[in-house]
Amino acid sequence: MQVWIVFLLCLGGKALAAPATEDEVIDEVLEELPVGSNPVQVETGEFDEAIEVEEEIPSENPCLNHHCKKGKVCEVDESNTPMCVCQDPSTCPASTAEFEHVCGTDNKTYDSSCHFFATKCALEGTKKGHKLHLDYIGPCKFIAPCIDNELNEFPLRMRDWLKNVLVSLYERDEDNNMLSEKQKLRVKKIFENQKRLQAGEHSLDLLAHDFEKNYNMYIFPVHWQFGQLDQHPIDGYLSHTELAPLRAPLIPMEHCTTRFFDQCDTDNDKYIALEEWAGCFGLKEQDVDKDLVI
Ligand SMILES: *[C@@H]1O[C@H](CO)[C@@H](O)[C@H](O)[C@H]1NC(C)=O
Ligand SMILES: [Ca+2]
Ligand SMILES: [Ca+2]
Repeated sequence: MQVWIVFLLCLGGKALAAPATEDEVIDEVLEELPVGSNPVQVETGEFDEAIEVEEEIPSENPCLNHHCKKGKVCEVDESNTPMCVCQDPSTCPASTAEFEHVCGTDNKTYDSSCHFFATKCALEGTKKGHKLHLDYIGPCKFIAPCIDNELNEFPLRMRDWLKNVLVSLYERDEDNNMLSEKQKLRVKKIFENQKRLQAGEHSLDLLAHDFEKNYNMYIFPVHWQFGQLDQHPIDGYLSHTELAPLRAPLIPMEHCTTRFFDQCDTDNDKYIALEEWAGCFGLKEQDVDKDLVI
């Protein structure tokens, strides 16, 4: 039941602007992110755990098998029934390194994601709590506005990066089956084509040229990434929450991240549909193919 998403973030260092967010479950995803290194490996798993799950295994402590979402802890009431209550932020382990800090959409730095979610939980039901989301990994910082020119460069690098992520997955994927056989076949082609453009720093001109020349090579990686993110639920749309595993570690490094994903949502319904996603990455409409996502 585990879906592992491994992102290798190899984008050049730049950062970004402040967004407005919505969903709730972002939390679970972000908690799973080991951060602070570049390349960053992001593992997202067990979204099922976002929901409070009660298992029917009898045990002394009813809380043992009672899972609470981030920001909550299990307590038993008078009748020994487990329930989830907001965690007191002061019970969160103190962070030991700066990269454990997170920045909220209130532009406040929280000591750790535990502190963030505990704080958010305490605000549950209030307007402030509804608006508060984890924005990005690391302490809040000044994020330069993304200017039009830079925004245009962003998909060039992002596309190249997606392709490289897939190729490195393919190279490592001997027995852990992160890619299906069908996917492997597709990536194999890209892999063999890699000789044309090795992973690494490339000038934007080169990336633009390669996209034109080897356009077909980019179709699958763009679809694949969409499928990795579109999991909760799998419906052909990315919510803010679903986008979080990609977005949150990226924002401090790429200051056009927020603007890029905002403008992807061309119909402004707060969801990025596959067509919108593909369009953002420069794929032609006729190349959008739902079957490539699965
Ligand atoms: C957010 O906080 C950082 C660090 O305190 C500050 O440099 C930055 O200007 C703030 N950003 C906004 C949008 O207020
Ligand atoms: Ca979805
Ligand atoms: Ca949309």
